[in-house]
Amino acid sequence: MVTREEARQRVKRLLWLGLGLYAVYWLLPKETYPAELRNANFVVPEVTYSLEDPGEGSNETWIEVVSWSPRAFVVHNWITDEEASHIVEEGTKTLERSQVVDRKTGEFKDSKVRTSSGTFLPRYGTRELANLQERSALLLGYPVFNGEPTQVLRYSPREQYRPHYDWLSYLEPGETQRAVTILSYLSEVEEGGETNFPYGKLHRDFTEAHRAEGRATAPPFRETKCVAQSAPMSVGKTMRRPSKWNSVRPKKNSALVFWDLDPACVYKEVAALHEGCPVISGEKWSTTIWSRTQPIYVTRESMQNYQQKMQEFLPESVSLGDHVVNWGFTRLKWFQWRPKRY
Ligand SMILES: O=C(O)CCC(=O)C(=O)O
Repeated sequence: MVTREEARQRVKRLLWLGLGLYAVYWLLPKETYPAELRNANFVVPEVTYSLEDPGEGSNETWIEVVSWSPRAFVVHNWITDEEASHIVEEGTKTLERSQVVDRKTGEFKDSKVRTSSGTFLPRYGTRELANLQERSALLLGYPVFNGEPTQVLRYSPREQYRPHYDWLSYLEPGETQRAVTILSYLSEVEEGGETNFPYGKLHRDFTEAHRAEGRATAPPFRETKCVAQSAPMSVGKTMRRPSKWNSVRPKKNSALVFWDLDPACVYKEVAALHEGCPVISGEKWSTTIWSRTQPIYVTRESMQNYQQKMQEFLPESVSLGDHVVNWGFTRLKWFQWRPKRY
């Protein structure tokens, strides 16, 4: 027979135990990346890129600042001719009319805003695609699993993508936001097809360096109602007038990298509004990898697929070890990100 006093003691002990367990739970890190995800870039060795133009004819990879608002850079000689041809060839197999995401439902739909053709290729579908994902992750310092499947786009004359943001208005519960866009140009475009940041503020060095290209800073808007007709917008503390002069001219094998969110990945970067200007003549091919703020599509199957592909693509001298194999799935439980506001 338990006395009243004993029962009180038991309840008290239970309460303390509960409090202790909660304190331990509270102390556990909940939002950090498991180290295995952060370090899971295997295929390409880490590289440093020059910030100096190595000069005409060089195929050295180097980075040029386009603007600090939005944060945008051109990575010159980012991909090779072979990679560009491979991606175009793979993309051509499943190309269809591009669509946009419905803000309310998250469903894809046709729209006049976007008239190109496009497709998505699996992240680690081929050696070249996997390599591009790995390189992109290394460039950004993000885990490779943050990268979305690779998008391929083709613009024929008069086709365009009107001003838009890349961050997603509709997020599934638990889904994380796009942080960075890596847009690689796969072809030279005879005329038109610039990527324009209507509310951007291009770095003077960039505009000076590209003045000679003429249209690099002044795209022809002959065939479009351009955003220059819209209202001024406040960016930070200043009001900016939309401009069609903030353009980057597509250059084959280079990538335009820009941030869709602020440095802390909390706020949307309003100056990241951008448009693919209409192609006037020729054809424009591009490929895009969006990197999210957290890994996406991480399931047991996708991890196994990644591991299999990496083993297939890795040179024999490099050992994958059990880096990914032993990655306890239980860790994923601690990897439940809280929904965030963007
Ligand atoms: O093609 C371009 O220059 C822009 C493409 C783009 O904005 C996108 O794919 O989100």
